[in-house]
Amino acid sequence: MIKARVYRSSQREFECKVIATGEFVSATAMGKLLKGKDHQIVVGDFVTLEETNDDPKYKIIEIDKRYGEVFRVIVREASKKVTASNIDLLIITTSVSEPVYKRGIIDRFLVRAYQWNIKPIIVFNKMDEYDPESFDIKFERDRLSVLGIECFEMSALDDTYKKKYLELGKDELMTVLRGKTALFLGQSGVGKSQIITSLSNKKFELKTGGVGKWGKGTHTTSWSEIIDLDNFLVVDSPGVRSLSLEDLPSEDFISYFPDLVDMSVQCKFQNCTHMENAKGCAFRDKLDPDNYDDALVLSRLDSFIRIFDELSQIPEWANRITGKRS
Ligand SMILES: Nc1nc2c(ncn2[C@@H]2O[C@H](COP(=O)(O)OP(=O)(O)OP(=O)(O)O)[C@@H](O)[C@H]2O)c(=O)[nH]1
Ligand SMILES: [Mg+2]
Ligand SMILES: [Zn+2]
Repeated sequence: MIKARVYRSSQREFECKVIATGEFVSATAMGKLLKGKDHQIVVGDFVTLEETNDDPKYKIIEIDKRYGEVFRVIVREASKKVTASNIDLLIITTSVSEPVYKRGIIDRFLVRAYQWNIKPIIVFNKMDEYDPESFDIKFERDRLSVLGIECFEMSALDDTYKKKYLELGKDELMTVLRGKTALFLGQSGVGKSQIITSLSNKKFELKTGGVGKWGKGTHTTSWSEIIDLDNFLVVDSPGVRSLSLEDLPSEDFISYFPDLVDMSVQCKFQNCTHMENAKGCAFRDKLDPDNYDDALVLSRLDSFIRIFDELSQIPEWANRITGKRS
């Protein structure tokens, strides 16, 4: 029995690292392991290989039980599409210049982190281009520290850049990553591949792309792969093409905002919208937008309302007919 981990995958061939020797080998898979709805082999999987007389020489015969799965639910088929597995940490990456920083996008990725049950951290990248006039990075950090989420600031292009605004920088990020498998998430163009190059001290020069004239990235990374940095593994993944959370149920959606749950049960009406004019709303009655700490909570509530509103507008039947949710 040869134990290995899948580092890269194409349609039917998988590049695996043999645990015992560290050697990279190509492997195929057959039948259910390849086509099965719930069993497709993904990057990050721990697998068992068997030697064959064919080329490639190895065959994947079993996938180990997974933890830390990254997936979307395919409502239509009542199944989930897994894209990476055995992930310890999600590195939600944002740029502070171009593409412009958007708080709502972080909150959307955080919903996924809670859905997948994988610990998130936030990296503010392109700090060499940060303009304190554009937004208050301390406020952004503070609103996440309520959730116990750590925020790091760095510049992937300028290796001499030292943290200036937050308590944690690139050195601390390296420490947090030690021994872990981390997946980078973030819009195209925020610098995920560039950060990996920087964390590897330029040992790996990943292909990076520009930021187009609309301030959007150009989708340079086109597949997911594990990269073995000295003390940790990172998964580079294509920037999201769709930020939609349509595959999540709108019932009990607030549980994906764990910081808001306690107060939400104090609202007078069970179906409270928590909107500004909602009668008996605990958030509106108890929190003062001019108070710093209250404003942190209200900024999270604002994201919740927006996303919830979007989810509530999609009638279930429409998705089933058009298959839009997949
Ligand atoms: N000024 C500055 N530019 C950066 C920094 N990090 C990345 N960039 C630039 O931003 C552009 C996009 O970087 P990528 O690493 O390709 O972005 P990505 O997130 O991997 O994008 P996709 O692969 O498309 O998802 C490149 O031109 C990088 O050189 C940084 O810290 N500062
Ligand atoms: Mg990339
Ligand atoms: Zn309310």
